[in-house]
Amino acid sequence: MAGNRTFTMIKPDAVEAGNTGAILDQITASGFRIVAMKMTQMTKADAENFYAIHKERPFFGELVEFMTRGPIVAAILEKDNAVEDFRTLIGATNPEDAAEGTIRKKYATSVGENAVHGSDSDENAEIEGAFHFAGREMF
Ligand code: ABT
Ligand code: MG
Repeated sequence: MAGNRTFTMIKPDAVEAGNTGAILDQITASGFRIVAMKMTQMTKADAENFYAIHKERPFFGELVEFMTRGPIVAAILEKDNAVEDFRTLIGATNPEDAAEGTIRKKYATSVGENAVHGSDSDENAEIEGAFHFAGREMF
């Protein structure tokens, strides 16, 4: 399945704002099939581990604080060219730079609270999906 799956999280800001349903609707309407999905809350250790690549960055503390402050909706998605097409669907990291109609343009409020995550490579999609889901939770 390499190349056909990506991993996403609807982040605490978007869940709090009641945008989960609208975001999932846009994702499925854009041709992604939901392979696995759950609502969960990351612990501090989970977030530090998940974002370990950013641990030397000045925003790391705030990022961990944000990602753990409430529930997220985590999902594995399937589509041809999933990683790249999903990054296009969500738009730029900073919503000010995101294209019109993208999920971040519509629902993100800042670069730090940007509504959704999308894996940035096939390798990371695999790692991130396995971080949240057991094989028997993938359909
Ligand atoms: P993620 O999907 O969350 O990984 O975002 P994306 O890949 O688009 O952007 P990266 B660079 O991976 O950012 C990771 C998280 O760090 C936040 N961030 C980033 C800041 O708060 N300030 C910054 O200056 C930068 C560059 C945004 C991302 N999200 N969250 N939550
Ligand atoms: Mg990233």
